[in-house]
Order: sequence, then C-alpha cells, then structure tokens
Amino acid sequence: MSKKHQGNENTKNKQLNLFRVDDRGKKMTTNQSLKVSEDEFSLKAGERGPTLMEDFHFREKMTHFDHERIPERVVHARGFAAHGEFQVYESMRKYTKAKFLQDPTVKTPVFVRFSTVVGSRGSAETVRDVRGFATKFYTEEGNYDLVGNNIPVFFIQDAIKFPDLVHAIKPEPHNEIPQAASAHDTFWDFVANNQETAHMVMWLMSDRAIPRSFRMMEGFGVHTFRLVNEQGEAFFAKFHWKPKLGTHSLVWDEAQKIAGDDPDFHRRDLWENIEKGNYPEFELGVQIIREEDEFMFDFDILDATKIWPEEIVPVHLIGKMTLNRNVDNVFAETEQVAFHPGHVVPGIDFTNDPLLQGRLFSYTDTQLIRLGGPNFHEIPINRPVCPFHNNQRDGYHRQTINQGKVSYHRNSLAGNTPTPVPEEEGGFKHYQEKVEGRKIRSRSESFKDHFSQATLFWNSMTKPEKEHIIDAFSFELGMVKSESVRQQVVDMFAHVSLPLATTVAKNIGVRAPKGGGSHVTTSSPALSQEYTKKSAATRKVAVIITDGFNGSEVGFVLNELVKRGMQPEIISESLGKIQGSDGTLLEVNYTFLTADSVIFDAVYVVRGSSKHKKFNKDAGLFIYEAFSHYKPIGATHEGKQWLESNEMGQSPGVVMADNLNLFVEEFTKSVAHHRFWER
Ligand code: HDD
Repeated sequence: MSKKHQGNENTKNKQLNLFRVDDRGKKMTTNQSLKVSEDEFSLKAGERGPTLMEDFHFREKMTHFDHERIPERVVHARGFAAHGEFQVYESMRKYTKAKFLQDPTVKTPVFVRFSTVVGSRGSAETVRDVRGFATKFYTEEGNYDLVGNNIPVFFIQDAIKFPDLVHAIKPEPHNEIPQAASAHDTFWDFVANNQETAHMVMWLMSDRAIPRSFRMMEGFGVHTFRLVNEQGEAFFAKFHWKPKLGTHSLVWDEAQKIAGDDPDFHRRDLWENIEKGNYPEFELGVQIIREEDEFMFDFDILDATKIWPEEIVPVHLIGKMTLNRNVDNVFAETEQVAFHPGHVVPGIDFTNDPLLQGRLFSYTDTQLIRLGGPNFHEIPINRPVCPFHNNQRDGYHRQTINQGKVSYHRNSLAGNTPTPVPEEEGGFKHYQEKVEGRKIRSRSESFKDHFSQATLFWNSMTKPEKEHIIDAFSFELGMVKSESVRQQVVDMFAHVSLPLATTVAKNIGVRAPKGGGSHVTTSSPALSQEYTKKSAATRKVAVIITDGFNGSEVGFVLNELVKRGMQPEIISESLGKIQGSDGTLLEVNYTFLTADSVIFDAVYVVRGSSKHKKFNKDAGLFIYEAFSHYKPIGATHEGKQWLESNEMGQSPGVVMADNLNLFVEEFTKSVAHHRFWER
C-alpha cells in the first residue's frame, strides 16, 4: 500500500488497492507483458525506409492512444472528485432502516464528484452555472447515490423536458458558441417560454451560481424522497449538505477574470486543501414531512421547482462527511464514476416527482454509451464494497468470471440460487404506495404556481445580493441579440418582482413591463448567504512585500495568520528570496506576473523600505483590484503609510494598527467577514 493510502484503509480504499498499479521503477513491457527493448524507433525496412506492418509494439501503442478518449458526460462534463467518509451523529432508526444511517461509530466510505453543468470537459470552472454535487456512499447494503446540485430546485418539473432544457442552454448548434454560458438567445428563449424555470433562474442569477469554492457551497438532493423505517412507516424527506466553512461566493467580475487566470480554480482549491490536510466537511441535513401532512403546504411537495422553506420545515443535521483523500487517477476514478439517483438502499425510496421518475431512466442509459456497455458497475470506482450475485452475464468488458452452468432463475441445478432475499432479511422492497389514475399527459394544477417561491427568494436577499441579481440579469440579457426574447423575459420576471424587472428593462433597452407585481411579502432568511457561517480558516492571503521589511514583526504576523488557519503567500517582483532589514529571508511564492489578486481572499500589505518603482506600480494595481472586489485588506509598516495616503485607508474592511496583536485579531475578523459590500 502506498504512503498516500496508509492509515486510510476503509473498505472502499482496500478494494481499490487491488487495482492500483505503480509503474515507477518497473521494466517496460507491452500489454501482453513482453519486455520491450526499444520504445523510440518504429521497426523500419532500413534506417530511411518505410515502417513495417510487423511492428506489433508500434501498433499496440498507437491503437491504445487512438482510443484513449471516451464521450464526455452530456451534462456535468467538467468535474472533480475526492474520497472521504460519512458518519451519522445518531441513529435515524425512527425514520429509516438504511443501515449506514443507524450507527454513529460506522464510517461509510464516500466518493464525491463536483461539477459544472453546461461547459465541456475542458471549460473554465468559475462560470455562472449550477454546480453538481454527487455523492456515492459505499454502504454495506450496496451503493447509495445522492446525485444533487448546489441549488435546491430545478428548471423544469417533468423529465421529458430535460433534453429541451439542455439543448437550449448548451452552446448554440450552428456555431457552438458560447462555451459554458447561459448568456445567449436560446437559453433565455427557453426560459421565457417555459415559465416553470422562474424560481431556478433566480438562483442561477444569484451569487450561488459563482461559488468561491466547492468546499463552500451547499448541496441539495432537490427531489422529495421517501424514508422508510423498519415498521414500514414512510416519511417524505429532502436532503441537504451544509458546508462547515459556510456558503460563500465570488463576485462576477472576479469570476470572469479567474476563468482566464486559472480555469482550474475550483479543482486546484479542492486538491490543494485536501493535500494540505484541510479536509472539507459537510453536514448532512434532512427535512422531514409526515405522510399525513402531504397536502398541508401552499406548494406541491412533488414539484422539484419548490423548496420547503427551512423556517417552516427545519433542517435536522444528522451526520458529517469529510473529504480526506484525492484520487490517484482522474480518468480511472473521476471520469469513470457512474452516478444514478436510482441507486438506493433499503430505507430510502422514491416519490412520484415526475422529474425524479424520468431521471431513474436516464442515468443508466447514459452510462451505457459513455462507459461502453452494461458492465460499468465492475469498474473499480463503481464497485460496491459488498459482493453482487445475479444471473446477468456477458457484455462488453465483462471482468467477473462467473462459474458454473446456471445463469437463470428459477432453477433446480444450483438449488435455485442466487436466491432473492425477503424484506426482513434486507431485500429491497418498493414502498407500497397506492396509485390510481388514468393515463394522461398533463401537469397537475398544484404545479402551476411558478412565481411565488421565486419572489420568496428575491424577498430573502440582502441589498447587495439583490444588486448582484440585477447585474446578472442585465449582463445575461445584455448578451441576448433578440429584442423580443429580452422583452419576454422582462415581462415574465415582472411577476417575480416589478422593481427587478423594471430596472433590468432599463439596462437592456426594452420597455418597462406593463403588468406584473407579486403578492408574496414573506421571506426566508435561510436563503441569503449573508447569514451563513463565517470563518477565516483556509482563506488565501496575498502578502505584498519587497526588500527591507521588518523581519521579526512581519514574521510574527505571518505566523499568527497561519495559526488561525489562513494561508499566506508571498508576492513580490521576482521569484527567489527577499531580504528584511534585519537579514530575514522570505521565499517568494508568486510574482505579479504569475498571480492576480482574484485568486486570493484577502491582501496583507507590508511593502518594505525598498523604493522600486515597478513594485509600487504592480502592487498598487493588485491592491486596488482586491479593494474593488470588496476584499479584506490589512496593512502594517510601510504598507500602512501607503494605504493611509489614498482613499482606501478610510474604507470598511481595511485594517491597520500599530499594535500587531490587535492587527492580527482585527484582520482575522475581516478575513472571516469575506466581503465588505458597503465600500
Ligand atoms: Fe442530472 C448528470 C444532478 C436532472 C440526466 N445530474 C448529473 C450529475 C449531477 C446531476 C450532479 C453529474 C454526476 C456526475 O458527477 O457524474 N440532474 C441532477 C439534478 C437534477 C438533474 C440535481 C434535478 C433535480 N438529470 C436531470 C434530469 C435528467 C438528468 C431531469 C434526465 C431525465 N444527469 C442526467 C444525465 C447525466 C446527469 C444525462 C449526465 C452524465 C451522467 O448522467 O452520468 O443522465
């Protein structure tokens, strides 16, 4: 077992170990294990002659290369994943018999893949989009997949519209533009003509769609699922993931710049923090509604465009997931993992949500083409940690060698095995919901209110959050060429908020909506990110410094920041070392060429006594950009004099103090505060 995996020997990790190969220090062979004597020159008829067909080594190497790619996911193509473990806080016996939710001492291995939805596999990560949050629990009763997003509702109510939605939001087919963006005609045409999208679009235009980090976003199962206990009682349930670091976002200008600066920003952040031991933690929350209360609400609980406001149905935190290990190989694990909302365990069941019902078909279907056949469950990352036995056989890439001649049920030759398992012994039995109805293609009346919760969301935003939503609509619709579509969207969102639609109309050059307005006056504070957890832990601080700084004092501050969990990085004119006035040497991590302010959460300006003109210019631009993105800025020593001499010095979130202990305390608080919108 390699060093990376020592001390992390859960059932899944042990299983994966059977498949891991380390090629380092080994002799080269072909795939048939024939030792290779030459790998640089193909076999030729004479040194300047043609390559020979006989060259099996060349053919094998080239053929394998030619077939290296598989189709990317039709949505959620760009993703990044990590391993971890989940533990329940206390038994959930009252609601569900799912084994992994019973015993607080049991650690269930998990694999989580985060993703954007629209962009292709190589697209930038900080684009405005929904983020996928898919978790595979390797339980002792088989795999359970919670295939969620970072937004708790969805665009459409019925899965039959999914291909239309995706065609509308993906790059337009005639020129394949724009990549990884919803700011174009076909998406907004879809929105205006499918008004069930209203609620989700409000979330998409909010800061939720540009998360600061995968580690700082919520996850939601979206659908109403069913929990079933040992006594056969059922409860409606919604699942939530709550990040321990709180829910935080970027600002739009910053997100766009990062997309160019570091298209891998989110995966780098996840990868680096796991490597450093800053393991991301998410608490699992459930909302429960009793069966008899199904019709108590002013929304239909089967409608995936609706939330259950947390103030009405509280979220109970029932356990914690910790992501503590990066993958060994992105293709083998992240790319080949196959999620499916239909992968359930006894105690977790479905409802008639028509979006969920359609998903139950789509995921296996897509894996068949993407992973090339029906045996994708045998790929190491997809294998359950408990054995599987049935009469399914053969197909592309079959690896299991099933022994014996019987592959059918019922049989006498194998004693009628494998045997179905009665429910009392752990066999999955579908919840026996009574269903009655005529075959019909239509939408229930109870699904037809598309605007009330969109307004609830709008009402729940703080002033800066509302401004960001207006800006986002104005940007996205500003990119729409069809004036008719722009007008339709404005008229539609007038039913969510008249002030919102009127302001946007002005920004995008269409007439103000004639009708509209909403009667909804309630709000749900849980929807605003303003009230989320705030912490300075793991925040990246850019330290702007050059020669001639006060070595011992700056050393003290940097140490204190690290003690408080922050990650300071030294930025100066060139790589190498800078020297303090007392001879202290500091290693430079980035130059102004290799790092921009957008990849940091905060700036600490020290400066130093050196008077390099270029340093002053580059540092000035760097600091001002961070300032304009509302970021915390701290300054001591020469940096302080510098900030005092311009308007920034007087602004909120700019911390300066002569007393260094006080400085560290105040700066830590402002880093935890994340952004200072009042600037
Ligand atoms: Fe989906 C992938 C989440 C609706 C069809 N979906 C996919 C992934 C996530 C979600 C996180 C990526 C999984 C991974 O990382 O491999 N999808 C959702 C959520 C939805 C949703 C939260 C609404 C509540 N999806 C949805 C519908 C359909 C699909 C209605 C089709 C009927 N989704 C797919 C898919 C994908 C997929 C085409 C592409 C790759 C894959 O499944 O494995 O089958």
